[in-house]
Amino acid sequence: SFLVTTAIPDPGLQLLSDAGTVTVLPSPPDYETLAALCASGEYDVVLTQLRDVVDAPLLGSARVKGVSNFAVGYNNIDVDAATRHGILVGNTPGVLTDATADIAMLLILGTARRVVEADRLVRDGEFHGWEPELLLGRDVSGAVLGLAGFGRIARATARRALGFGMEILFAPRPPGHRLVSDEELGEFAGKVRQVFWDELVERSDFLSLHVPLNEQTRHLVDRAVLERMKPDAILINTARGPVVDEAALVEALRDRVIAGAGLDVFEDEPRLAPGLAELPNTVLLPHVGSATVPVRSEMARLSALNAVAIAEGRTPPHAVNTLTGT
Ligand code: 8YV
Repeated sequence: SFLVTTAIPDPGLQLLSDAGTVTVLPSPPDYETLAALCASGEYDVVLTQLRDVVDAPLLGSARVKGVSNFAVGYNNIDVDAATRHGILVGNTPGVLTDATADIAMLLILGTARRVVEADRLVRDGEFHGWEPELLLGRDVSGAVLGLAGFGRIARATARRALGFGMEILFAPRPPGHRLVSDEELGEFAGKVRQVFWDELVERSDFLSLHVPLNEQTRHLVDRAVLERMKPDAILINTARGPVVDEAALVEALRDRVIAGAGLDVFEDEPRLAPGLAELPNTVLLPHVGSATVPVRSEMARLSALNAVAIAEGRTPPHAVNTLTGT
């Protein structure tokens, strides 16, 4: 039987109900409610989303076989604790790569060409006719795009940015600096350049974050990093909010330490750091990287397939951990 914390689109619920009984909670549960439900012994698998905190104490008392996250990111789940307790974890990689890269590109273009300011000006009745210097932005072509991380979404963003004539640098998974071999670069060999994190920070006109959130990447972009960026640089975040020290970002934007930011994620969603919403040089989106109808359906399908496999004692198609030897 399956516990679904937040209703997922079809075909997810259908796949689950074909395989067992399904309980969909009417609203996202608070921590205590989720912990109690997981400990009740009534459910084989719990389907979670990024707002569900599945930490070590919850997993310690849980009597479930698995946690299937309706997301590619799984920073809301303590995977090591899950493994220790013999609980499988699944996620939904691949299906949201292009949609999220589209949002990264949208934020690059939107910040470069000041789309929010422009839209507001028109709606406010402030468009009084064409002017030679109205809302001048900057060119994306020829600009340096720095990618922090070089996984699926970073590569899909690189593919788009190459089409826009950008010069592309990347640093693999800072601050680990595991170098990517020419062979691993595949289609990007000769088209993108690998640099160390410091050079990425210092040379990027647009610095776009594509790293998972974990203890190594929390506040990866802090005040010191912001100060090393170019004064006309723009920060793009479609990954996870806490990768950026948001209070430091607000100060940096206010003091013109950097020129702008395009953010789809925030440090303490749905709250924004004080002052962020008032800054004109930002484009702010409500975590919609994967928000298209087909992508959310595919995410639902994958998370249901993971859940059903776990419930039936099979290996989930997209497992984050393995229990071999535990
Ligand atoms: C989800 C995401 O919408 O997949 C992820 O990691 O951030 C988004 O696609 C969100 O996490 C829902 O759980």
